[in-house]
Amino acid sequence: MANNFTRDYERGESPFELQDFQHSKPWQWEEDGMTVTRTTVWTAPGCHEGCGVYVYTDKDGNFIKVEGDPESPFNQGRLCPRCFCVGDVMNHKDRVIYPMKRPREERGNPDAWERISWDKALELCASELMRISNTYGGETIHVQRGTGRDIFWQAGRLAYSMNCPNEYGAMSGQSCYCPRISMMVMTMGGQLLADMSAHLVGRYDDPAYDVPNCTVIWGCDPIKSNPDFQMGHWVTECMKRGTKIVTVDPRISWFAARSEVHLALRPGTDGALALAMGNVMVEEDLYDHEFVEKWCHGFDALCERLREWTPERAAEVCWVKADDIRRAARLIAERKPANCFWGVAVDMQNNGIGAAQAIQTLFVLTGNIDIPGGMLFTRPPFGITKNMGGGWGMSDLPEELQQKRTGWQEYPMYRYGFTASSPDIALRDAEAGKLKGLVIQTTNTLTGMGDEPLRWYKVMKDVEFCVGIDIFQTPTTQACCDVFLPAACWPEKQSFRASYYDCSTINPAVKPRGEVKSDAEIGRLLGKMCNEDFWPWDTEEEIYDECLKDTGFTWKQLRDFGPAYPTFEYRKYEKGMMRPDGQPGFMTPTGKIELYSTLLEGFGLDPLPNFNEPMLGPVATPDLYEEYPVILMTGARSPVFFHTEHRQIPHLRQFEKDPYVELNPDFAADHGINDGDWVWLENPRGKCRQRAKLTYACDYTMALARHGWWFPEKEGTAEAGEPSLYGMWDVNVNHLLLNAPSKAGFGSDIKCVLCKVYKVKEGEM
Ligand SMILES: Nc1nc2c(c(=O)[nH]1)N[C@H]1C(S)=C(S)[C@@H](COP(=O)(O)OP(=O)(O)OC[C@H]3O[C@@H](n4cnc5c(=O)[nH]c(N)nc54)[C@H](O)[C@@H]3O)O[C@H]1N2
Ligand SMILES: Nc1nc2c(c(=O)[nH]1)N[C@H]1C(S)=C(S)[C@@H](COP(=O)(O)OP(=O)(O)OC[C@H]3O[C@@H](n4cnc5c(=O)[nH]c(N)nc54)[C@H](O)[C@@H]3O)O[C@H]1N2
Ligand code: SF4
Ligand SMILES: [Mo]
Repeated sequence: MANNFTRDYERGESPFELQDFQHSKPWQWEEDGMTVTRTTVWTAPGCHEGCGVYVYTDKDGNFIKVEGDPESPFNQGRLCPRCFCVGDVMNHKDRVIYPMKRPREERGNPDAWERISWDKALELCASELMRISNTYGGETIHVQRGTGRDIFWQAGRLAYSMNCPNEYGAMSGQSCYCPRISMMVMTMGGQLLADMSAHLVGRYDDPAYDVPNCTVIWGCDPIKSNPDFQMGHWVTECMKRGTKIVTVDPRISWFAARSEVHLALRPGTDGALALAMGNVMVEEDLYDHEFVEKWCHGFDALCERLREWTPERAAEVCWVKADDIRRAARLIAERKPANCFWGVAVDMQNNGIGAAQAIQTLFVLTGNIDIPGGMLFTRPPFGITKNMGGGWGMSDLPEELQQKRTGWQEYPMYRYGFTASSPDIALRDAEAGKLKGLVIQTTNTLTGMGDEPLRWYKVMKDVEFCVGIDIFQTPTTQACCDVFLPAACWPEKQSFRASYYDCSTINPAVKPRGEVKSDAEIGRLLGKMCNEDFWPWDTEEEIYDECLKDTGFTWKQLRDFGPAYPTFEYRKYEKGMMRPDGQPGFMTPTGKIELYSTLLEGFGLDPLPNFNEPMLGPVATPDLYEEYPVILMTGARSPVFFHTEHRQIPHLRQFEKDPYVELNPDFAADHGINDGDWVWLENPRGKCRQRAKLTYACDYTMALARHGWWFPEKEGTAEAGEPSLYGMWDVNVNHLLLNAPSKAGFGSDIKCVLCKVYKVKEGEM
């Protein structure tokens, strides 16, 4: 079956050789009367990255402070404000630190929770979930899981041990990274990231490295987001060494303001823009002939498609200048090596896979694949895949049950190497009465993840049993859960992380509060009660030893050693390192990079990069555009929050007190809106209110609203419960979105809808 294809690739040979780096410090030492623990950040609270840190504690194991680890090649001592505040999160008065239970009929009542023992809580969860699984079938349980962090494999494996194949984040079209990953894997046979030297311990000055001559920042704001194991400060380090920047972003972001070319396109038109850049590369003969001839399949078919997309045509579609498209394309082609930080805005459009395919094609045409400073094929360090991403144990489920994953029948791409289920089909099934049991682990579905949150609310609050696993009560757990299991924060737990570059341990540094447990331990205890075969281990450490089995390290040895970096090679496709058969080439059906995708063709989808209009917009719905004249982008990253998290931390909240929508000052003046006013954002799907923040970073025709807002300071008041749910409903921008992915099931219009903006009247809030 096709989905074994990528699994085989992931398992690929990994010679166990280390680069010349060993941390000079032991994992723990004493300093100035404090204990210092060298460790790795790996949630809770949220972040994808895993920076190296030193945690300082007193003699009783109480947290004092955290500092960036200056020896870590990954973050080189740097830390974000959120990590500096981890003590405020851990020791917050509202944190839930004991298992809690509430009668089903009291859902939504914050005063009805009662403390219970772990034994009772786990027994209740196991018996209820297994009753549901045995009565209605495992597929009627949904495990909702948030974005990737120290929970990906745990939630999946817990689901599988309940015979449940359905584990997903509730965002339409899997519109976070899946469109990009799927296109890279299907057409190139692996995942690529911009080479910012992160896999080399000598970093920017390592002799094997070339600093990129051009870095494209496409639909991404890495200064704030450090997304997907890619840090924003890596780009600024390269800029100091000569890297020129091209930015593709409707707004003037930090990088846009420092770019050679800024293409401020109309939201959701990325596919058209990239096709026109490809057109310039071919028409002006700027592409890498040798690379294309030797390593690519389908160039002629691609050229035919590109020919349709002249810069003039794209300029009209994207609202940019044709000459700027030419300048950007020439810069990428002429300033080799070039690479790309592409962000979630690429995924968050109905045309997500078309856009992703078109953008990656630019780096293929210019031969920037797997060369120093180009786009790199990542590999799991030492071949470790078990706890990277989800899916560890999925293949142990009977084939018939795997095929009950939501989306399996509807979207052939979901069968191809993706273990997650389709949230859109999950919602449809739930509305048809097929949702009976719910596990909500690491996600705040109603507040941030879920599009059309009222639809999700309706189905989630009526299930027969629901358990939440988090560090705080959230609007979602408060509305839906019968049991709450308290999770540990990263300084409190033992864990293990493998990035794209290295692997390292998370070492217990502080005394855990109350009775919190790590997600791995919760999974192990609860999963064992459901199906012992899935959880044969007696301790967490045994799980990590299992993950590390092929590396020669045990968890303890890795802890003592510090971050371990395997040796690394460029141009792996020339050396037979991309395919299990050891032949040169790529892990695709033709063995080449498929500019024309034979797999997409087989799935009945467009094999070539393409463009289609956002579902709501000036072109697709001109009538609606008259009434709703603002193009709305939703959800930009804030450096002080991770999605719905961190609102309860005063040191962070002081920077953003309320949700705000960026508006152009001239637009605001024309509509009688002042800076700081509450305004309604409304479209035919729904509305919400946010505060106006006036900035010329935003064009007159556009607005950018925040996502993930609630007011945790309402804890202890009636407003924590129904119907207010921490004041979340009114400010939730996801009311203006739809669960309506593309034909492939990937990508949905989240950053490109229409709305109107008007002032909230007195008495309306
Ligand atoms: N409109 C709009 N909506 C969006 C987006 C957007 O751009 N626009 N972005 C979307 C994207 S890309 C994503 S990925 C989603 C993210 O959506 P989520 O993943 O749901 O986001 P979070 O709010 O970070 O996490 C939810 C909960 O996980 C808990 N948590 C954090 N770490 C841990 C842990 O290790 N263990 C446990 N048990 N709990 C933990 C937190 O306390 C929090 O309550 O939001 C999406 N929503
Ligand atoms: N501090 C912090 N860091 C995070 C997160 C967080 O919540 N907080 N979330 C994490 C997660 S799960 C993710 S997915 C990543 C995402 O991180 P990024 O990819 O950086 O995502 P955003 O900040 O949502 O959007 C990036 C840019 O896209 C632009 N944009 C909006 N619409 C369009 C469009 O149609 N086309 C183009 N080209 N650009 C557009 C916006 O103006 C914005 O500047 O960040 C991760 N890192
Ligand atoms: S919050 Fe910032 S410092 Fe902390 S792990 Fe994430 S990227 Fe690193
Ligand atoms: Mo995400």
